Amino acid sequence: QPIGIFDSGVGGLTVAKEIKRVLPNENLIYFGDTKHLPYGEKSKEAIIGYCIKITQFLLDKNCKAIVIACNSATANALKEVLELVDAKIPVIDVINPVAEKVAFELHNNIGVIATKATVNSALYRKSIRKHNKFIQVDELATPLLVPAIEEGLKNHAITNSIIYHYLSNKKLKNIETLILGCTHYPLLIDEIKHFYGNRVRVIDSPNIVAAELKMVLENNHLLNEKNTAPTYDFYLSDITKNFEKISKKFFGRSIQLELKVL
Ligand code: DGN
Repeated sequence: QPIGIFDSGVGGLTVAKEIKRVLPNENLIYFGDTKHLPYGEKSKEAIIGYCIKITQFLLDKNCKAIVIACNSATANALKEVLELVDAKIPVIDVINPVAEKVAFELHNNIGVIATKATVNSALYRKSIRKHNKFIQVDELATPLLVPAIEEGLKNHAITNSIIYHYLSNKKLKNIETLILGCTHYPLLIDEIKHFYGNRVRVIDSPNIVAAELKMVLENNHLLNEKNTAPTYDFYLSDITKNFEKISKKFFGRSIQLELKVL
């Protein structure tokens, strides 16, 4: 049985890649909702609608676990996804495991950069403060980063200017730790780390999410023990050149993309 992973576009690939590394025997199904990208600009109702359809698709594909590899989806539709899944299989999101980890490990000022849809929900702050109410959490919406990434503008002066513009914001002035609260952003982690030098610790969210998934699968006796070559299936609601280009470069193998309009 495969693990289902979904995002609005290429962002969830940062999580999928880490899952592939940590769980090399597992079959993966990736769904990128490219037709409705970017989720960060959509209403809560719209995001819930997309997530319900994708979750149903992954359940129909007989997935043994679902990873919501999108912060905007987690922040707006986690409750509805959990209701639909009805505890039949585990659901891992990208916010709660990260919030829990930083709340227990670090006691300082944390900054979060994310889409508008995620920042508006304040889920990072709520989730971190639930575990440790003394941590200062400052969230900043950084909506220009996803389009720059989806346009493949990594290593480009425009993207570096956008990063500079956002990270210089006074809201983030005193932070010691930065959470990349959007699964697209690890694609720019080098540029973000370069901006800060050693001053700020940048959290590796895909790593935390993959570790959480592994633990949950182990605890539920769901790990694939067989050592056969795993399958990686990619479905998109709209097959776009950008996804093709970035996914092949990033996932590191030739990817066969299938169209699945939901
Ligand atoms: N990758 C998504 C996230 O983590 O929020 C958002 C991308 C988008 O659709 N704007």
